[in-house]
Amino acid sequence: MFLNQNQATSLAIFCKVVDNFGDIGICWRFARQIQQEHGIAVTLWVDDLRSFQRICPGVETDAEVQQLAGVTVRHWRNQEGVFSPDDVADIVMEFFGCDIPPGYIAAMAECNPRPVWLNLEGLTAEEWVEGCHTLPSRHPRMPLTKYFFFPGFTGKTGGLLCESSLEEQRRQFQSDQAAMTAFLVQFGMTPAEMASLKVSLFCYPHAPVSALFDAWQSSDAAITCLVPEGVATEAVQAFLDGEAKPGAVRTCSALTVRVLPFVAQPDYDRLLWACDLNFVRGEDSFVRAQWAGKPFIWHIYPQDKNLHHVKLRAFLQRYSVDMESLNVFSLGWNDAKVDGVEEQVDWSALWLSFQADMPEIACRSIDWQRQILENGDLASNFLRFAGRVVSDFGKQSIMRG
Ligand code: TRH
Repeated sequence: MFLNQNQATSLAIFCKVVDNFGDIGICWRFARQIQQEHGIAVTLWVDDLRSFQRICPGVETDAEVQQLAGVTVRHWRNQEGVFSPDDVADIVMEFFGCDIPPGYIAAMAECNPRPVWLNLEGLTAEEWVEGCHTLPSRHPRMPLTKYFFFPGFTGKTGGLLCESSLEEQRRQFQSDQAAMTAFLVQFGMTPAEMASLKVSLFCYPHAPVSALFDAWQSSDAAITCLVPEGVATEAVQAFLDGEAKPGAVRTCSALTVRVLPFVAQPDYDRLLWACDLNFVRGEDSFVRAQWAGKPFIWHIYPQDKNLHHVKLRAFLQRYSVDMESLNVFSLGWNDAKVDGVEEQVDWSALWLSFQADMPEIACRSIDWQRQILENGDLASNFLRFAGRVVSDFGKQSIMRG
C-alpha cells in the first residue's frame, strides 16, 4: 500500500443515519475491513447508536467512546469547537455527503500535511458514475480538496465492499450441511421447512408482498418465507393473522411464513447463503446478495420522481439484460412499468416463469460475481486512491510526527 508499512495510519469515518440500517451497515462493514485487512486505526463517528445496535448487538447505546472489533466508535452528537489538528485522522471519509463538523474541517485545514478527504457516494449502476468517480472539489474558503469516491460495477468505479475471506467463508458454510441446519434450527425451522424452497424477505413496506404471498400459496412446491422482524409487517401480520414477532409462524397451503429476529450483520450473510432465493433492498443487503451467489430480487430505495426506476433499469441492463422473467419480476416488484405490458402484474404467472428460470439465474449470479470481483474491492481501491492523492502532492507519507 502507499503508506510507510512501519507506521500506523488512521482513518476517520463520519456516518449520519438518515433512516433504516444501510448507512451504518455500510460504514461499519467498511470500518472493520479497513482495520482488519489493512491495519489502519479506524474511528467511526456515528450519530445513531440504536440503529447501530440492531446490526451489531455489542454496541452500547449510551457510550461516548467504545471499542468494537478493533474499531473506535464515537457517538457523534454535533460536537463543536473541540477539535485540534491532533484529533484529525490521516484519511477522513464522510458517507453520503453528511456534513462533518465545521470544527473538524477547520482542524483539517491546520494540519501539515493535510489529510486526504473523501466522500463515499451511494451505489448506482448508471454510466455517469464513471465520469464523476474520484473528481475533486475545492473547499470554497479553506485550503482543502474533497474527492468523490463512487462504488460501482465497473473498473472505472471504486468497486463493491467485499472482505478478502468472504468467498471462502461462504463456500465453507454452504458445503457444511450440518452448519446450515444448525443455523436454521436456531430460528425454530422444522425439517419440512428446511426441505422446502427457502426464501428470505427484506424489502420496504410498499412492496407487493401480499400479492406474492397469494401466488406462493398456490405453488406446486412448498415455500418457506423467512422475514426478519419489522419487515413488511402489515402483509406478514395479515398472513399470520397475528403479531409479527420473532418465532411467529403460519402455514397456509404451500406457503409457510416465519418471522425471524433481526440478526447481527454476519448472521444476515449466513441467512442469504442458506436460502434459495433472497429478496433484498437498499444498498448493503443488495451487495451481500450478489456475493451470496443465489438468485435475488432487489427492492430499490424509493426516490422522488421515480428516479430509482432509472437506477433499477441501469442495474438490470448490466445484470440480466437477457433474462426476461428476472427483469419483469424485478420491475413489477418495484412498481416500474414493463415495456409493452399495460395490465396489472399477474404474480402467479410471473412466479411460475421465474421459478422455472431459477437454475439459469443462479448460474448468472456466479458469472456476475467473477465479473465484479475483477474490479477489486472497494476498501482496497479506496486506500489505493488515497495513496495516489498523497503522491500526486509529492508527499512521501501522509503521516505526521
Ligand atoms: O436498511 P436499508 O433500507 O438501508 C438504507 C437506508 O435506507 C439508507 O438511507 C439508504 O441510503 C440505503 O439503504 C440505500 O437497506 P440496506 O442498505 O440493505 O441495509 C440493511 C443493513 O442491515 C445491511 O447492512 C444488512 C443489515 N441487516 C442485518 O444486519 N440483520 C438483518 O436481520 C437484516 C434484515 C439486515
